Amino acid sequence: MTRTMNVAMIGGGFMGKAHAMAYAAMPMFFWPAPAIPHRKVVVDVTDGAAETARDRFGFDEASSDWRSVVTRPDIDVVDICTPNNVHAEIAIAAARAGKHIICEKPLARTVEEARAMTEAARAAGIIHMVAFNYRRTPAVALAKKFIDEGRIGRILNFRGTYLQDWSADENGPLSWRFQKRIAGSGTVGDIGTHVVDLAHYLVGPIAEVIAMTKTYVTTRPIQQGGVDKLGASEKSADAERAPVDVDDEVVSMLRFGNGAIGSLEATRNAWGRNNFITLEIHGTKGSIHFNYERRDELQVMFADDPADARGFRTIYTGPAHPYGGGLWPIPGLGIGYSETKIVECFDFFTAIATNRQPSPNFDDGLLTELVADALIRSGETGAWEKV
Ligand code: SOE
Repeated sequence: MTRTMNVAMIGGGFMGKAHAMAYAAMPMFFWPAPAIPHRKVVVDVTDGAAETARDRFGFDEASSDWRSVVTRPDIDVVDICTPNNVHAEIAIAAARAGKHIICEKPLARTVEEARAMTEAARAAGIIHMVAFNYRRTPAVALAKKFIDEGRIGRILNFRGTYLQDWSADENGPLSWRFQKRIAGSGTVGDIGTHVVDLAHYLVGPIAEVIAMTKTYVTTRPIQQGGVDKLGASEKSADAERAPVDVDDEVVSMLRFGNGAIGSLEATRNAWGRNNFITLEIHGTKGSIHFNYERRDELQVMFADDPADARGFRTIYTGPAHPYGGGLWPIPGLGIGYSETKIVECFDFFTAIATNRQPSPNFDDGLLTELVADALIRSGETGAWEKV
């Protein structure tokens, strides 16, 4: 019989919704499932918020005290879906209690926090994962397969972007994402790290960066209430304003350890770009292009195609591709954000069931944090910074 594992999810906001949905749906897609995640307890900042999350997301219990929950003997997995400022404290406590951990990205606010989390996880011998979900898009996993098979040869360069506009309006509220004390950094940590994770996954470790960082929107209306609405509502030109002390834009050149070069751009100011994650990778034998806004598709060009047929071709991911056996039976039915989270959940519970660390785990999250730190340092010094 498939083993059931009790999950304590800390944080019942946007990410809590995504994770709770994945717990419910994962065994429906991937069967036999590596384990059945049981939504045991959800924790939020107040009893009321936790009870709402319990009822909405299908948990048995609600609590506003994560400390007592993460040490409970009946909890197998701790899932951290909170703002960044409490990732380290919760993860370290959960690791010491011997719980497997999945933590939302970025792993932490700083390298020091990420290192402490990684050391605690290693010492405890638990399974750990960072929720960089975009590498779980089947088209991205297919790109990885082509690269690993040598289909585009040796990688020469990587271009990665993550462009958004949910906060391009300067009258969008000052949520925690604009406060260094809570978020650690702005665009660099929130979305730039997704690109770093994809670059590490597809190309290899980044060794050195030179970056420009900017904060165009320097103040925002003080937000009423703590809920993160991602700027979508409560815009107000009249409200009292407070400073934004994190970046909202980063542009960087990259040097990879294996000799490849590349670029990374991430911005919160790109009107018209919603979740515009693009990757273009050129190798000695071909190229790969991906755009998350068309996430069913991978564009590939193989230089050894006959000269009269050379060009980018579009592959619609489906059953023949990574994770295809579990997802939908016909290409083009539609891969979404939910599917990336369902696949992430499948990989995490597979790692637990097989007692093998998944990727990205906390070690990978720490590496990404080191790159984020180098990007921020370089934004200040204007010099190449080693990772
Ligand atoms: C906001 O920029 C955000 O919610 C990120 O925090 C997520 O990681 C990204 O997937 C969607 O946008």
